[in-house]
Amino acid sequence: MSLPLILSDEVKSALNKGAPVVALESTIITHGMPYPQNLETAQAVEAEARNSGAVPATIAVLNGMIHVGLEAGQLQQLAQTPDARKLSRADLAVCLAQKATGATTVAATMICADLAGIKVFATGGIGGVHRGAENSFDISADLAELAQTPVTVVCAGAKAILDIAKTLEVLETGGVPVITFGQSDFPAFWARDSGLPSPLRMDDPAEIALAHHLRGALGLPGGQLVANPIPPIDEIPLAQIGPVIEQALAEAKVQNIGQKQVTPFLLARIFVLTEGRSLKANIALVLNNVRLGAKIAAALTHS
Ligand code: PSU
Ligand code: MN
Repeated sequence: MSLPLILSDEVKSALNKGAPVVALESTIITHGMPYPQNLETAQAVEAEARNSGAVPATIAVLNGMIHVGLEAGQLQQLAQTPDARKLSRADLAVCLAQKATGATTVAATMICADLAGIKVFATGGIGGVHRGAENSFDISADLAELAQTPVTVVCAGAKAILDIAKTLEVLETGGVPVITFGQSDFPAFWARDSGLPSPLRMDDPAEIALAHHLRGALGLPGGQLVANPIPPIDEIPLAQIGPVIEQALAEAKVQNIGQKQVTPFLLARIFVLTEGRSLKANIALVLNNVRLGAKIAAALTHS
């Protein structure tokens, strides 16, 4: 059976030449930011990848086909499809079978990037262990994906909407290297420090690329999680964002938000409660992650 997988011409030619390619997810577009900032951000992120010497490969499912690399019109259309499905490992094949349209989460983007032969993926935040998971059992499928699919994911750490300590524990159990870039504390998305030490630290993109290759050579399944702290000028310290997160979490509880809706609900509420400041920081950190992703992708093609 042939895979319903379409690589854009630009991505195909970059991969054939062995040129650096950075995968990008689409759930951040449909479920992570409001229109039109979602489209503007997606376009700016692609431009930043190119400026940094890598070909961007935004991944999404359009009418039952996995697209790796979207044309400008496809990106525009997806940004205005708020009812696109939110696809993780569990729903990818069903979406294809039903010829539906969906955005890929970190987990689904890793699966599709790996199918296309892309080794690096840059995004904002990953899913993780939600607070209260001891009762709700809400643990993102992103964590299990990192443990089994060989893609290096660059993020800005984990949001404090999650239980960051438990998220690090689950990653450790899954054998996922959690590497903070350039500092010893694990970052918390809007904030540079989560207050928790990072399990690993690396300061050189070439070494991160080498570690990616060595995991493969050792026969270890899974990828690497690279946590890249938000630039200092864009940071919202935990003391400021903390109370907003608490309020959003309390509202989610009262409204009985569950399953896939939890993360999008919290992101949307935090956006409103910070009057857009959270979004500005979010955009800055994604751009920062794409720059690092491009460096790792370039080093991967040499090492
Ligand atoms: N965290 C963010 N922004 C996001 C997401 C997470 O700060 O856009 C998205 C990513 O696509 C991630 C997904 O893979 O939410 C996780 O959803 P869940 O917690 O339902 O697994
Ligand atoms: Mn969940």
